[in-house]
Amino acid sequence: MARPTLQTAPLARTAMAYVLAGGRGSRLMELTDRRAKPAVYFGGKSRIIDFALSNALNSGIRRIGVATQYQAHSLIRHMQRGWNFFRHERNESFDVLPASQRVSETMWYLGTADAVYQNLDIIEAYDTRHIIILAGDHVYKQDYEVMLQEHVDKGADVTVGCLEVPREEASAFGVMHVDSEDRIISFLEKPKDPPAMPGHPDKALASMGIYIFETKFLIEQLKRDAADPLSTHDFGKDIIPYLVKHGKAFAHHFSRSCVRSDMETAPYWRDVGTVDAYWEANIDLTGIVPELDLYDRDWPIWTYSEITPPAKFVHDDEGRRGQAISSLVSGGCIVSGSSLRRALLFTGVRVNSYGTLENAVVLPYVEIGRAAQLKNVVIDAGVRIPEGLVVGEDPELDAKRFRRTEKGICLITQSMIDRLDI
Ligand code: ADQ
Ligand code: ADP
Repeated sequence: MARPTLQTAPLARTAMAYVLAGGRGSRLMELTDRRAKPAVYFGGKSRIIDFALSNALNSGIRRIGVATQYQAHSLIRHMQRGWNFFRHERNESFDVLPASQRVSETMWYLGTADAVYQNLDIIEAYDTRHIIILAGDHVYKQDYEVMLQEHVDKGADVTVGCLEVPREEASAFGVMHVDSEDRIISFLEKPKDPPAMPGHPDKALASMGIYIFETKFLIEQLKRDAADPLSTHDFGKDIIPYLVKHGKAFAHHFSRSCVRSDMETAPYWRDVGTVDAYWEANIDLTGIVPELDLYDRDWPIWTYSEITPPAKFVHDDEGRRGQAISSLVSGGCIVSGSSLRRALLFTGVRVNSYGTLENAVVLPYVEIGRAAQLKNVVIDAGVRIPEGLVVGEDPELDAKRFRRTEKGICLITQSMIDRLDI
């Protein structure tokens, strides 16, 4: 068989991904006090950004730039540890781009388009045919090659990834209307009263914040936009609406390129933007057949993972069993004489004797003191839970001590523990 030439190689091999990873994600409350949303832990071993990066890698993309801004330290360290295997000699690149205030010393990035514009020289140096702009803060599995192919087949100026969402949730998104060819005929960024999809009064077609352009064309557009004094320099607010009016903007339906192990399962995409959504998406993984399949060896979620010994379950000194039902327990964890039900333990968690954990998302290196009873919780990394702490029984007390959500989930951080009067 002939070796593929550049003309016949997959489009992904001649494309770059530019991942926007600078947003705080303020609705995750104290979980994003010290780290940007893309750096938040997810699913037992990963961080949220690993999904977009793994999608790019698994799709065949070998040139990746990541734009950081808010609280980038944790994110940068994660990428240095886990994503530094790209090799220049193989025509691969992985660049973490700091918000370098190139425009002026007092100005950071304005909108998301500005976060690309300020690194134009790096994008030009990559010299790829296509560029795919991604958000680093969503959990999903998608084959971008399929979307690139559709972009080329349609002769689009821009292709916007989209999915159907309940209309009442759509005001958090860019909402579009498309014609029978999927050309976008209207685009409203975060409308107060989102328009429904024709024939589906309860649904709206929402932008996933994923865009494909020919690189040359995007550079022209960013330069035009940068010179426009009325623009806020944002993809959703400025660039996409402009191209819907003046160019050829097409929608790409996520259901065509989402990666699922079984065609029966619905396309999985989560914003995990609130503590409730974050807790729920993690706890869902403890179900028998979760909607998100992390065990699919054809589409691995790459990450940095510390080298740890296997998880260990032991009796305590009085013979009580350390046990876990419907739970995920990562490496380096020790569960001694405690019971876990629907718990997700990240690396290096210690659960001491007499305790019970139920519906609990426990981030790395948490230490849980003896006889703690914790229900419906998210515990931040490194927290030391004192002996005998009870959470999930007394809503009023919980709300005074911790960040208690409307759904009754308690987010627990070390500074909340330090303030406790027990
Ligand atoms: P939002 O997600 O609200 O809407 P935004 O807050 O601008 O848009 O963030 C987009 C992405 O860029 C996020 O991944 C964020 O982390 C990152 N980001 C934000 N500011 C950044 C900066 N200055 N530097 C680097 N990265 C930055 C967008 C679209 C909507 C679409 C939703 C889908 O505007 O049309 O529906 O995404 O979630
Ligand atoms: P992030 O900055 O995203 O929270 P860190 O790796 O800094 O990630 O973890 C946060 C906390 O987890 C640290 O303050 C520390 O208490 C704990 N931690 C992380 N790694 C280890 C480790 N190898 N051993 C012990 N504790 C750790």
